[in-house]
Amino acid sequence: MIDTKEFYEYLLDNSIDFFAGVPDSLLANLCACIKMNSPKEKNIITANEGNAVAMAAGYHLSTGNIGCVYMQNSGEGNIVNPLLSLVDEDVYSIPMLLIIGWRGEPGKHDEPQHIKQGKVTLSLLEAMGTKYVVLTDNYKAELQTAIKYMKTENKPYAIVIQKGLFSSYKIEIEKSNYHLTREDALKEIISNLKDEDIIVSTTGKTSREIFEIREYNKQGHSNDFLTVGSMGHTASIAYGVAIGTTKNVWCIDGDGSFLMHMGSIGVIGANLPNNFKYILNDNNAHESVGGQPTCTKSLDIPSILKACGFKDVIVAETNDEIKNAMKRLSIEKGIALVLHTKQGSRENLGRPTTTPQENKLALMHKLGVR
Ligand SMILES: Cc1ncc(C[n+]2csc(CCOP(=O)(O)OP(=O)(O)O)c2C)c(N)n1
Repeated sequence: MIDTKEFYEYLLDNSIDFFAGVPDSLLANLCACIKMNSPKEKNIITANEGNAVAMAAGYHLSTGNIGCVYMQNSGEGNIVNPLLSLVDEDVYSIPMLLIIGWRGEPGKHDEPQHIKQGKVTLSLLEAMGTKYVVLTDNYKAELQTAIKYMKTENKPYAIVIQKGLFSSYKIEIEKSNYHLTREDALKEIISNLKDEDIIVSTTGKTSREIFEIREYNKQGHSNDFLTVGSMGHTASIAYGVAIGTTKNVWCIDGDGSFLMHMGSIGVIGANLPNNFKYILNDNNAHESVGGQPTCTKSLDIPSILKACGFKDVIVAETNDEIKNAMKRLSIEKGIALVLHTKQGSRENLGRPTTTPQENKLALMHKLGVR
């Protein structure tokens, strides 16, 4: 195991002092350490991983220094374009250190959405010509090799992180004034749905909690599409479902997911179907992966949604406010609901016990697809 603070300080000693990325549960301790010790402008939690690569590239342009990008391997897809068309030696040739959490590592148990990504994590790097090392306790020597390579070749270098490599490091989570947890809010939402209503829910604990609430209510899971991977695409999936059915489709998004591909909301807003019902749970955090903040505290989310085509946006913080808002959303077109919830989830929160394909088939059956 690597002492997280020592690792971070070793990066600083080697002039790697600008960090950007999207947090990852496997890198939660490292992300917490970077967050707690870096000046605000030197650690940017980006909307998606591609943005982080671009920021690290920009930082190199103005300082000559090597920037550091942290990310889960799920974000490899998001970095392909800037790595190949900006950073690559055939284009601008820009060095940067990529720290990649290896979910779904072959031979280790993980959730379905991580299996394929875990299998191809290293081969994707190879296909892009990105040199890498799977980091070990001998990290100082491994980092020296990486730094020498980045400096002499002007190319990126990835260090791939296996589960449990970093020692525990606690993040201080800013207390909010909100009372409902996400799970309480989801219970309220579900209790106000009609039997035929469909849910498309976002990546992380939202979908896990919905699964457990449905189990508890003995309602089955056939009305729900639980987006286990594919972060940031929930609203687009829900849009696709909504245009193929007359049932109300309730998209339950998270602020991190919303930000990741925010442009999609503008496109959806410009083409709003009557039955597309958008609920954004804004807890100002990537709660599912350790509580790292998102930037939504400094954004006016209702105004953004209005500018994207929603004619009204209701903000709810209590059970009654959710109930009243849902009454309006269910009958009126183009109203969005923004929830303010506090951070936190149950220690014993489970994971879906049905497979993604069982989930898909049950939903399609419900929607009348034979
Ligand atoms: C492309 C990609 N990057 C990172 C992750 C890791 N990840 C899973 S859930 C999550 C946080 C989601 O935050 P938000 O949408 O705000 O929901 P919350 O967890 O706060 O309920 C992250 C970063 C991922 N699954 N996919």
